[in-house]
Amino acid sequence: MVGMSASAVSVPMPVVPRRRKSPEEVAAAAPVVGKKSVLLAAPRGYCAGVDRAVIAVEKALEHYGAPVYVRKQIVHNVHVVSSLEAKGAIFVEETDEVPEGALVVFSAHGVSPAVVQSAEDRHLRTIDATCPLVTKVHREAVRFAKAKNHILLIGHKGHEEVEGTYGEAPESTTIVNNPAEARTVQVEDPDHLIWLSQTTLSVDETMEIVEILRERFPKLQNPPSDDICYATTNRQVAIKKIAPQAQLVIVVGSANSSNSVRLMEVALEYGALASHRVDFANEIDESWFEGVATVGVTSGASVPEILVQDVLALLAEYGYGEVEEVVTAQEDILFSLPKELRATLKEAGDTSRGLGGHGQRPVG
Ligand code: 10G
Ligand code: SF4
Repeated sequence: MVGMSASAVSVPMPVVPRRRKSPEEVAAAAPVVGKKSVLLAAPRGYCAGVDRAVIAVEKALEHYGAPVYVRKQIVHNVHVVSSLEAKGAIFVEETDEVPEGALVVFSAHGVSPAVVQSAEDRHLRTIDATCPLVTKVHREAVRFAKAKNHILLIGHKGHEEVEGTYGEAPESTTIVNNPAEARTVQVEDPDHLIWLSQTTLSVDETMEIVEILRERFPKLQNPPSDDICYATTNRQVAIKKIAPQAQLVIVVGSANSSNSVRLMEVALEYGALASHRVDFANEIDESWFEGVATVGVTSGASVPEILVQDVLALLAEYGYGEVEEVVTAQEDILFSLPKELRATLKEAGDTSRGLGGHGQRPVG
């Protein structure tokens, strides 16, 4: 189980009211050519930034007691959020909903300086669970704006991460949502231009956007290192390997999880005949199995492994019990917990989960 926090799994699956066909009825409806099996992507599920953010909320609850306020969903997963709510976390949209002086955690997607300021103005105690790889992009935005560059920020308008990065240098940043916008975006000084990106985009689509931009603005500079993070890239590589062999790809992840939705799109681009996203196993529709011999399974970076195991158990009921894991990378990245929390844990002598849940090499 990759980086799953055991305490983030205490809420049972919601019941989806639907009459299920029996596995026999499904098999009779559409005969399957070939042996039924599952190709399970690895890496999948929790990345180091999600692991760190979820544990930060859990540790805050443990050491400071409920309620702990969290600005926005700590990560984009309904199961994680409801599990933390059950333990006393209160999720709010903005800091002005948090009582003066209370404790608030900033989500893994990051916040703009304006949000940090508003928390200060309200004398809130804060724990910043922004993923260090998002903070890296924020620093790039500040640095390049200071050096009088204009930033083309490739990403989805309205996504928290993009709002946070944009907020570092709004006067010097233009958001580019998609290839169509890359074809029409206007800049004042094409000689001082750099692109940065959201960390959870499709690698292929981002490169397509960069090519369009570079054709129009040949002096466009690249970021110093990739902004699309290792976890996003690795999960896309794994599903690209599986998709050509799968008639159906099931992605476990929430509807607002950018990286999970990208996995579905990538699966279709790379040859899967169909792809569906589910939060929970009981959302799987029997009709998806018609004529399907090979099912690909993966999960987004905010998804606890227990939800994938539930999907595998249901697939086994329908005859897809043989599971082959397709491993395209090993991940050993682990981030230390937010600094505001580290001091408290040290004082309390809490070493139970001092540096991430993987028991692996700490970085950052
Ligand atoms: O894929 P997005 O950005 O929507 O987030 P998520 O919470 O589903 O997955 C983890 C990724 C982040 C925290 C963004 S850096
Ligand atoms: Fe960090 Fe990447 Fe995970 Fe986002 S998806 S939290 S950038 S590791």
